Amino acid sequence: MISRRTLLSLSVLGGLGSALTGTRLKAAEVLPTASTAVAPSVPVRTLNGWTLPHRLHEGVKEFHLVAEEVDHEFAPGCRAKCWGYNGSTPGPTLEAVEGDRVRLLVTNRLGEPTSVHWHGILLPSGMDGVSGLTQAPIAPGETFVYEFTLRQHGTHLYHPHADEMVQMSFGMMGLFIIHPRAGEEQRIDRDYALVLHNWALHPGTYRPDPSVMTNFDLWTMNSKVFPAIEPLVARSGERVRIRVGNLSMHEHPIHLHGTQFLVTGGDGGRWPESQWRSEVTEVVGVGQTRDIEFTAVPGDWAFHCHKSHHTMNAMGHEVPNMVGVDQSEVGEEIRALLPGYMPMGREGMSEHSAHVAMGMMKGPANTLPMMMGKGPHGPLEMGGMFTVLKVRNDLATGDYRDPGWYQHPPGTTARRVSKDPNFGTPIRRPPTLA
Ligand SMILES: [Cu+2]
Repeated sequence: MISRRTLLSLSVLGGLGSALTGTRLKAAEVLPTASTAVAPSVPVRTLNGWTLPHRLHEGVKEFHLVAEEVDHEFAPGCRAKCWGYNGSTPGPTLEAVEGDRVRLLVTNRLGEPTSVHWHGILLPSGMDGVSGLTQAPIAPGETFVYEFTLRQHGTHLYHPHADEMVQMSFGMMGLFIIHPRAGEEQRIDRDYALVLHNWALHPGTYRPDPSVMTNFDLWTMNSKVFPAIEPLVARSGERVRIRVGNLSMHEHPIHLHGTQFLVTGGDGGRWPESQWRSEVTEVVGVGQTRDIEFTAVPGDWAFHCHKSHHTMNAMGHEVPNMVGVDQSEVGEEIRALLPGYMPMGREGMSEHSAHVAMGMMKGPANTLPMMMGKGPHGPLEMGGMFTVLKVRNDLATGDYRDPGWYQHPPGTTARRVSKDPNFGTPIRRPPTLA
């Protein structure tokens, strides 16, 4: 009796490839040589992305990447000419099993040379993809082939190592996931993967600016910003893994609400259980990957970078601080010069979100509001690296569809008890404290 899980594994870890080539594979050839006690890996779910099917040629798993310009949407209302692979940024996720022989064809359809570095993967030096150092650059129109045997497992990445600053700033990157040959002791029910990035897509423009070093406009998970990032979906009690890679210019403290997750691995593969750490925020450094795992508990739980500017969309960073400034008089004067000018920010920036919702804010073309997204209780006032983990009791195995908003059990939500600012008798800092 073949389970649905086994079928899913087969489809990504070999079956799909054999279907494409017409080569028939026995299950033993594509699945880890696992005892019944060891769970086979589930296919990885790349948020907003996809996994590149391979073709099997005499036991070698062949993947074909095409480096090219892509017309990419960060969220409805904001697109750009980006660079990626096979029509997307990030490029498709590559998935294979430890011990596999892989052949990676790379066709360059850009106007300049490129190469692909298999980030974190143990391989012969000449396959490492560093343009000029280990290989000639792949000129426009050319196709290069890389071939090696995977001798490890873990969450890895790929990206160019030629004009790297420009090519990565335009979105050329992807995930390379290698499953352990012997399966995993701890059964994983949902295996998510995403790569973090930053973009200098200045307001009103349509091409990322590669010269920017720190002051970015868009902070993305798999090249999407909230609210366009898909939710992470799970059934209560399922074991969930989220693999996070970072090819941006900043460190990102990735925070998950509602659970203490375990950090179980990363670039170095799955760590021994004695090294697992219980955390609620894990810093994913530049060029690093981290795997976090947890048992899903019901609810809608925020999952985001904890740098508050990284959960915003395009905004000026050198604007004067207007909090606490009464602009009512100066507003009139400015309106005479700039019709429609609206003084804002005296009480904070929350009203920006309300203005956006009311259609009062019209920013430059192709530019997302700084904060956006609407939940069942009002505006979320988020953007950038933010999405929601949605855990429900009644989901079918492998159902990744957005289940809508969480229906909280009666009596388990925060609620208003007063509208009087002088409500109650709060204990204040004693006046005797200097
Ligand atoms: Cu961040």
